[in-house]
Amino acid sequence: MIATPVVEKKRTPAEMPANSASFPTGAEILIEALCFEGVDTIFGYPGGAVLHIYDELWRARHRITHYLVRHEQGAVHMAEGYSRSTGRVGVVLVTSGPGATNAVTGIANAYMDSTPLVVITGQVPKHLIGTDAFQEVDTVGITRPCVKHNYLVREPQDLAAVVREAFHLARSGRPGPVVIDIPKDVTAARTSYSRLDHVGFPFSEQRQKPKQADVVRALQAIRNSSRPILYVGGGIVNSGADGVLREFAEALRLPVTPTLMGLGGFESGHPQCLGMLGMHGTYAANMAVSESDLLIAVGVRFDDRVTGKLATFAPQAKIIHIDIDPANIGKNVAPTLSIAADAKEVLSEFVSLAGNDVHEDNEARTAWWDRIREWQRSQPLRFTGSTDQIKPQAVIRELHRLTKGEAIITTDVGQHQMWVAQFYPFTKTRQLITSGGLGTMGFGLPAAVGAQLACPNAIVVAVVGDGGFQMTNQELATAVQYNLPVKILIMNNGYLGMVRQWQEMFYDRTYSEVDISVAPDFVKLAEAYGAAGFRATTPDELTEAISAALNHKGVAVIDIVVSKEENVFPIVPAGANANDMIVHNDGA
Ligand SMILES: Cc1ncc(C[n+]2csc(CCOP(=O)(O)OP(=O)(O)O)c2C)c(N)n1
Repeated sequence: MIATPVVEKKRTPAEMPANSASFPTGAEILIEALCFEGVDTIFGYPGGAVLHIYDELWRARHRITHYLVRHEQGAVHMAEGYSRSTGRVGVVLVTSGPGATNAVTGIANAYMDSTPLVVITGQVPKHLIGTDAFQEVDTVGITRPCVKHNYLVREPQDLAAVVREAFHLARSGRPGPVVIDIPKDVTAARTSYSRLDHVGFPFSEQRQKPKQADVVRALQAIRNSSRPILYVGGGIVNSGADGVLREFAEALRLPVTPTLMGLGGFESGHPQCLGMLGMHGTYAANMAVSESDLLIAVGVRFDDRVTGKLATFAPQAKIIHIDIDPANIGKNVAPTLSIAADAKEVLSEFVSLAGNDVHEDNEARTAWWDRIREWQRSQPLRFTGSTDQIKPQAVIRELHRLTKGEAIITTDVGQHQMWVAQFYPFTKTRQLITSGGLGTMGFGLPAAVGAQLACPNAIVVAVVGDGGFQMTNQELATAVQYNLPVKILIMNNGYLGMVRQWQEMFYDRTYSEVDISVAPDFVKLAEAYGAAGFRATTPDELTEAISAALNHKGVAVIDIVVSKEENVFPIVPAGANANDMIVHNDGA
């Protein structure tokens, strides 16, 4: 339940505190309110409706750095990269009309991937709202289904409270984006204004504690199960539960399978990690879920790319679902037992209740691990190598080797994204920043820019498709302008690869509108933006091209011409289940 913002009581000049300088404008209040929240970074793009705010932002430039992007979608993805690499709230400022609509893809992306953002949009002056005024859109209406909350601020004296509430909502519970739409006249109007820390705040932290009885029952079910598996997602990352997840999994010797959003939440090289599950998950992970008698789902939402056909998903399993968002529980799969609470708190309770005496070495568990090891042995992730063509999987392995497994990797959406998930073993949370829920091509480059800004000492590599790169490549200019030395690795197969794969496998190889071989020369494009460009077209050029880019001090693009018709395996066809998994195109 979202409370209405608390509106400051209007004061007459006589009531103003003696040291109050004057009557500030809405724009001034907004900037003060952002500073009060600790904001020092904004990604944005100006326009008529936000001119007063930009004017004020200029005066505040020593407190808040504004990063001028080249497209509003880029601003939101940058804020997402900034937020997901740190856990902080990302902030965006765009103008009304097309500024707001260009931002919608990013807002929806952040909503699906539970990323905390505050997006400030300009609006036409109040008296023009509803008149089809120049650059008017109903931003609140358009964004309603893809935000945690949104506001149309009608009075400048509401701004301080709205900003406080927006930041609270963005980061609390299941995080997500909040939009604040501000008419131009509200940013210009003056009002009485008290200090921000006097702003009333209606929230007490209403974190729901896990019920002890539920925790005990869940633990009992885990102890009694013969074939348990932990299925963990982005909730582990958001709640910072990776440490306690490891303790818990090790104490009870549970196999663990992360979702795409959960990669890094449980170390990939850990002997209990089975790798990702779902459509392009490992054979062992999908078989283990399919044969399990208890699925312990933590911080996940039973996405269709994970479950396939719901009716046959984990058919023998009881399900324990732990999620901070009660709306996620029972949405797709009815659990046997659910706990609507923070993943870290629940797992901590498990660990403290489990004590030290629960190494589950009984016969059934040993047999379960034996089966899992057999699945892993018989069907590992693999690909057929080549001496004359660069294999995309080999590119990711080489990138992993050359970055010592320590890079922050962002991706677009498509085949390259799945190969990153399969062949770059992530060991830390916040190391993979990808568009999981919305599946937004063009996410990788701007997300990398935001992550590089937040983590200046990290190696940040955007692994992108030649299709996705062409959706947001103008943000190379932003990276160059602010000297953010991101590396962009283009997996260039001349196709909209993932769509081509589906057409090959499920539409009798009818390649309908997927050939994008007419493309710019990506090396020249990089150079035109003031970045460096490198290329590899044969396997013997691969190492040199990636190393040269990694060693380059500034922004660098690596155009890697890969085998054109490589497919991602395993694949569980849409709407099927683990038993229908196609493991490899060698027929195995
Ligand atoms: C904005 C957007 N439009 C369309 C799609 C549908 N789609 C999913 S993957 C894909 C192909 C991506 O091609 P490319 O970027 O070259 O990456 P590849 O699959 O070849 O690695 C498309 C068109 C999408 N995910 N996002």
